[in-house]
Amino acid sequence: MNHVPCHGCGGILQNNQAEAPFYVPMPIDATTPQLCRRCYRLKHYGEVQPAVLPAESYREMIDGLLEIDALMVLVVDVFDLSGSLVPMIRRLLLEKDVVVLANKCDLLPKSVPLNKVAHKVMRQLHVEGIKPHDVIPISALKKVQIDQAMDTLFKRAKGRDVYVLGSTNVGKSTVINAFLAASSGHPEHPLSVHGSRGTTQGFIALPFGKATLYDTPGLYPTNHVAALLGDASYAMLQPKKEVKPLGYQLVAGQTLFLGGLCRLDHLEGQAGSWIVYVAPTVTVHRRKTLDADDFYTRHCGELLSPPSMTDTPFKLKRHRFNLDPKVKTDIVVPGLGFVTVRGVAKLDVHVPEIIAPSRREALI
Ligand SMILES: Nc1nc2c(ncn2[C@@H]2O[C@H](COP(=O)(O)OP(=O)(O)OP(=O)(O)O)[C@@H](O)[C@H]2O)c(=O)[nH]1
Ligand SMILES: [Mg+2]
Repeated sequence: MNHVPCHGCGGILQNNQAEAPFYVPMPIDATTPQLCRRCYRLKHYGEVQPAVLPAESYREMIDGLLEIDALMVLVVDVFDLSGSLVPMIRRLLLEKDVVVLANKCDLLPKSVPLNKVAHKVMRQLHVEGIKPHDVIPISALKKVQIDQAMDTLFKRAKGRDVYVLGSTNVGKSTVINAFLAASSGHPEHPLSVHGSRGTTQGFIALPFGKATLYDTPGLYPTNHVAALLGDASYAMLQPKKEVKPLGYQLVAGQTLFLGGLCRLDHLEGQAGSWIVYVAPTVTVHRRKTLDADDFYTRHCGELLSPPSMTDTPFKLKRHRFNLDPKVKTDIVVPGLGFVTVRGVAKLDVHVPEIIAPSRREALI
């Protein structure tokens, strides 16, 4: 029995069962990096086969880190901060030295200074009970602040191993590939990355000075819209480049739909300003609240998309928010995006039952 991990995804390689995960059609060789069939197809043909790590395996993996003296690097998606925080790793983070990399900064408007992003993310994490030494805004894709992130990791690790953690799709493997590229030019064996869920399947050890840096698999928080959607609809939620804010002036009695996944009713207040931050593939519609139920029933999955007609149907649940109209506040829907409102005293947010919308001090 061997325990050689796939270099792309970290799953333990096997060459007995062609249909089982992590298959290699050749002898397994611990001395050279090898890719399992799934990673090979991902790398050469861009094909993805879904792979979801069971929550129990993830818990075991995280529990295994509790006794280890190492630096924990939490990667979050700055565009989906609340959707990036997996409750299962909270206990681990409470007990360890933590550095946070706020990835995908390229999705935020360029006018937002990175130090402001760092400050806001730090405050939000404190609200969540996570107290990192540093929050470093980065873009692994656009190679923004990669050297600064590496320097901080070396400084905080103090010769210890480093574990890169976070929910699936926040960009952990892309961040590590950016580190490899910054240190060696072109990484000879980059880690597998993809916009689908569950790309990394096990620990992948890489040299980090005299210590080791580990890529790890990710999970979704259970209250994430992604849990409701098939791959095609899920892909529509992920912005590929800077998100352009969509501004609306809404009076009380009007409703905004964000695809068929969220409905916001302006109940009380002035003609408030509503600025929507979602992927451009999410359709946004304004209606009278009086017509909203009927409009939703007729158009969810078509005009209001995602979801699509092939996704499993779900019901919306109403959540009421009382706000201070003078303060700019974000209404956040994990996995979908956020809406910055001002001038609104009371609103209803309707989202699928598994989702918990929240409010926060405006990020932008
Ligand atoms: N816009 C943007 N996209 C990014 C960035 N970093 C990663 N991505 C994209 O995010 C998606 C997920 O990246 P991965 O590196 O596979 O994410 P992961 O956290 O390793 O995911 P798992 O292995 O499933 O846990 C890919 O489509 C990446 O191209 C970034 O800085 N900006
Ligand atoms: Mg990964």
